[in-house]
Amino acid sequence: MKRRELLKTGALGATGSIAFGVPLLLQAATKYKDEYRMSLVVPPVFAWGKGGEIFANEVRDRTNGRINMKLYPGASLVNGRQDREFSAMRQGIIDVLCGSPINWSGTLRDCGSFSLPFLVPNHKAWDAVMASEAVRGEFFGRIEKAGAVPLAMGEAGYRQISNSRHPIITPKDMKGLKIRVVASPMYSEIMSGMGANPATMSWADAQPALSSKAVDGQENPLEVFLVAKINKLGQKYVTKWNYSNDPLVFAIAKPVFNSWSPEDQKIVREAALDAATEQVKLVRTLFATDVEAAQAIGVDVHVPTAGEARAWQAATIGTRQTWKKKTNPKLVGMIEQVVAETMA
Ligand code: X2X
Repeated sequence: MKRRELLKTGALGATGSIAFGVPLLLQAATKYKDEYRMSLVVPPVFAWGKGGEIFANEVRDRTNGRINMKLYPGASLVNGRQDREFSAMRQGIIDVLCGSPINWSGTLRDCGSFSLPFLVPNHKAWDAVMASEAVRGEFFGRIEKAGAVPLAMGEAGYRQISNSRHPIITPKDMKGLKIRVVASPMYSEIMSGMGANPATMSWADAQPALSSKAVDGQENPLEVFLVAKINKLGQKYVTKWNYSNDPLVFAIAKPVFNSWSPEDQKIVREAALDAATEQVKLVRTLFATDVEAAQAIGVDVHVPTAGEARAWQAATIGTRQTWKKKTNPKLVGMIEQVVAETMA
């Protein structure tokens, strides 16, 4: 009989815990649920969902099934409203988060900090930001205060723009394009600041909107574009401008985390770190080959020159300053400092 079953059936009794060398207090903390609900926006065919799947599998194995996380892709626990994930977690509807904080930024503004336009220019800088104790401490502190225990950060991936009309080379090419973005006022302002016409909607609604040409374009990691076959929805032009990235945050609702034994908390922490490492590897492998993969299926991919990249930065600097203030200026300042040190 497994330990959990022993506890459930009461086979351990009041003295059983002593025989096992486990203090009584701990015993009280081991009332586990049969299933812990993990919300995912995208399923495991995407690197992001895969990260969640790896996490759940590792946790199940390492706890001998004591902690069983079930995946709910398509943000189905919140009827597809991915921007509601964080508040649903606070309400007890979601136990485990494995998501892109940009989706949580309406609930917790600090969550928008990493995704400011052209904030972290490349993976070398991104890795330095992720490794910064100061950044992690400030960000995790905010999440913890808001009701979740953050465990690890993977990578959602650099977001690239696509559209059905024409190549996007300079900011003036954005003029008048109707671009789907997630329900984040910051992303809307980035788009409108460049003269485009943003439309906020969930990922579930984005695909029909692209297909019916209700919108001209969207922005997502190229890996997501490829796996979701967005090219088949008439999206012919991609610009790999790396304008925004996001960590993939693994976190547990605080009451849930606190209901686990210290041993299991440790196991879950380690599993999250390992899953995040694997997930980042996956994202990077795909990132390294995404231009060729998109070109091979007939997509017109433009990679900006250094001069063009400067023009994009100039076109978005105002929005970046505004949203530095509106998210978490201290955290953004820390990120900017790490980036500056890396680029020096
Ligand atoms: O909806 C999107 O664009 C997605 C899947 O990238 C996010 O959840 C941010």
